[in-house]
Amino acid sequence: MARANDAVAAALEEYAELFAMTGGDAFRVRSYQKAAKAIAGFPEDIAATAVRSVPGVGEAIAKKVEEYLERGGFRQLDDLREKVPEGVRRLTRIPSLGPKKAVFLFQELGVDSPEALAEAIGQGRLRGVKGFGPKTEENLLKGIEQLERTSARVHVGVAMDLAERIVASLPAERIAYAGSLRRMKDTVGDIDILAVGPVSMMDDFKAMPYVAEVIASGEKKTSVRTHEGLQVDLRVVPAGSWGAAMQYFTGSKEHNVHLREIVVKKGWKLSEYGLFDGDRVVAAEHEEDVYRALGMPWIPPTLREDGGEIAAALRDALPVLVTEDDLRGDLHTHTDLTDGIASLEDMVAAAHARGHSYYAVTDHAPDLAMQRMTLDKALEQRERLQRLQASYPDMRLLHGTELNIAPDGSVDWPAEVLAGFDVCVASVHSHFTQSREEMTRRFVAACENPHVHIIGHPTTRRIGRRPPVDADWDEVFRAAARTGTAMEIDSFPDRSDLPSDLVRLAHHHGVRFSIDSDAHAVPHLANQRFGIGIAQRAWLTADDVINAWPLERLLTFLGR
Ligand code: DGT
Ligand code: CA
Ligand code: CA
Ligand code: ZN
Repeated sequence: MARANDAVAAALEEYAELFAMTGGDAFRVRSYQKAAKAIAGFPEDIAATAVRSVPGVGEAIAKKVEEYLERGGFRQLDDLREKVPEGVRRLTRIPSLGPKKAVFLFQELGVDSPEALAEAIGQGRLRGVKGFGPKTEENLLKGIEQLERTSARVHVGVAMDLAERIVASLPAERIAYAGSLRRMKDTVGDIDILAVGPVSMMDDFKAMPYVAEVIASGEKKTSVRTHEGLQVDLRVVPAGSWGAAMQYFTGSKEHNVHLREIVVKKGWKLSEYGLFDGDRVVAAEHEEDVYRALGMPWIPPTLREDGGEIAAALRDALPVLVTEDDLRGDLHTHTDLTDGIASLEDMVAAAHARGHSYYAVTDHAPDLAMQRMTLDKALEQRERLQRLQASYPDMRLLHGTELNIAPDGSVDWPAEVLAGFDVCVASVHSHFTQSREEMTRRFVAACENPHVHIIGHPTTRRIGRRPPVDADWDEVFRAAARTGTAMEIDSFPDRSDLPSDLVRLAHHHGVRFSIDSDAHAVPHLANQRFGIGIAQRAWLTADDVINAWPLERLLTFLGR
């Protein structure tokens, strides 16, 4: 049975919250909250009943619900969402701060987020403001810190690791992760797990060692917080609705909203329980059937961001995305000669076990002084690699280096030394705060160096630790396309660099990419899966990725 009840209830609740924040009459606020509860608990699908038959739902509310059912929103809600910025609503999640005070801070002091409030307190701007003594300030700062700890997004590596543990830990007939993780976003707000199985699974889940705190628990959904501070929602869904549930909870919200427009035009209904034409189930068990019934092929989750994928699917013009199977090698890896922890022999053996047909060793170059690299050491490593080659007739070993792009765009070694390497990756490892103009010139100069094949982790960001550098990326990508320099997709999950929006931009400029692990240890080699996620989110095909090419084509690209 299709149920729109929860979505309708959530919209009414949100409306009540915003209405209260903007000074709405308390009696009406309560009547919206009551109606939300009544609809959530109503046994029939609200989309298939006369809304007015729900106790506690009067004429005004019924109208809003009807509009919501038609288009996924209603005018008064849209208006209030515009009036109250998202950051102001986040203010109300600070434990000691109510809605009235939040709006007061916004209107009187321009404080429009928890971050802005912390700053205002730091600057003493709350001194002397009625109702905000030193004790209150202290509590607010504590609350903001708590909010930051619990609402921070984590990078995909942390989330994937946890999600795979959860999926393996529960006694389900069927279980999978959905949400932003299935879409392979580089950061994840919370983990959404769907399962088919006994209700007792909820108790098993709550007792798991990774659970730090149970936030909410019912028969259909349990939310917990893990010790990493990450929220996990487990939903038990009917076996017959598996496909519809996966479709709904994979999102993105924007993708689902767009899809629903097509559903509504057909006079159908789509929910987490299925695609319905009146009482007839059009599709429910298989996700693919939902898309097929709407006149399109199954859309890969990595594309579901409402970035043109629905139009492309309707024209049957989805790209054939690059997959992990397409990768034939890795062009950026380290050993214990510099800052890796595994030997050359161990890294090469592990790469071979992954089925690669070529593999580049690219330890750091001398200008990264900490690594104490010298030309002699590099040449010695080259000889060792050449001897090792005899043991791997079906995998070509490439000797490379990861150069440092100096502030002026030059790199560590003179041209004749560079020419001796099979692969040169060049990366920024210092002077991250140059001006946009300087940084742009720096990258363009590196691209123009005929010995540089790949720009490593271009933005240099570390998620949660270091922001990306500032550069005119259009200009950098034009230079890369013109000079035939590949941009790296560094798959290390806390780097995820380039990020997918910049990959998409570079792709438009005609740039090619190298999806590398940047491994510093054997297990890191498997991180290429995250780079594949980024590439897919940017609509890349195997032809766009130089390490998906056969060896001969790659060697031509490298000028070998
Ligand atoms: P996150 O957790 O911030 O990294 O991003 P998501 O995409 O995982 O978002 P989340 O966890 O809030 O919800 C999971 C999916 O459920 C979301 O991608 C789409 C679906 N969903 C949730 N709420 C709504 C909604 O109000 N409307 C629609 N159409 N879909 C929703
Ligand atoms: Ca999520
Ligand atoms: Ca969620
Ligand atoms: Zn590097």
